[in-house]
Amino acid sequence: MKILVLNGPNLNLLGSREPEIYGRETLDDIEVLMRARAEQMEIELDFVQSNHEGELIDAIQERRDWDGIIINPAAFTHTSVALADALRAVALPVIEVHISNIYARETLRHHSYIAPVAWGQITGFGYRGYRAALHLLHQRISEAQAEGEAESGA
Ligand code: CA2
Repeated sequence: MKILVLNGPNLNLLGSREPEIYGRETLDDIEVLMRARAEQMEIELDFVQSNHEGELIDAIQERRDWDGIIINPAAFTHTSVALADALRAVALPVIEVHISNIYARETLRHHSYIAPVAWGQITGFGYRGYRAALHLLHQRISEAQAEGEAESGA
């Protein structure tokens, strides 16, 4: 099982500023945590951060034959039709993660272009949201694989 974890602009600054909003964990801390869990669950994980919309879109397209995507699109959540189109095009199960509770913040953060193409959204649980997303996606992909095997009689 292969899962892409994608992080949008400025998330490389996590842990350095605004800890009251984003916590004290760095993106490296989150990657270490995710890799440890992924290893236990026999998941192959790519963990990518970019400040550039096109690079995020390329990362999605390059893994169109993978099993699922966890994405914190950061500010692109609220602006990017292109990112939403890329996710729709690859048609993989997607979980949208936000560290802060976007609905408890400014109104401009209440709208997500990504939410309609996502299986679901996890928002406001800090770094824990990434871990929860990994477990949920693993469960969904495993269930789909088991159903496929049952149908094919394998
Ligand atoms: O809560 C989240 O995870 C967000 O996706 C974070 C984005 C924000 O634009 C979204 O509305 C919600 C911002 C990421 C910037 O991260 C920083 C971390 C530390 C210092 C400055 C920015």
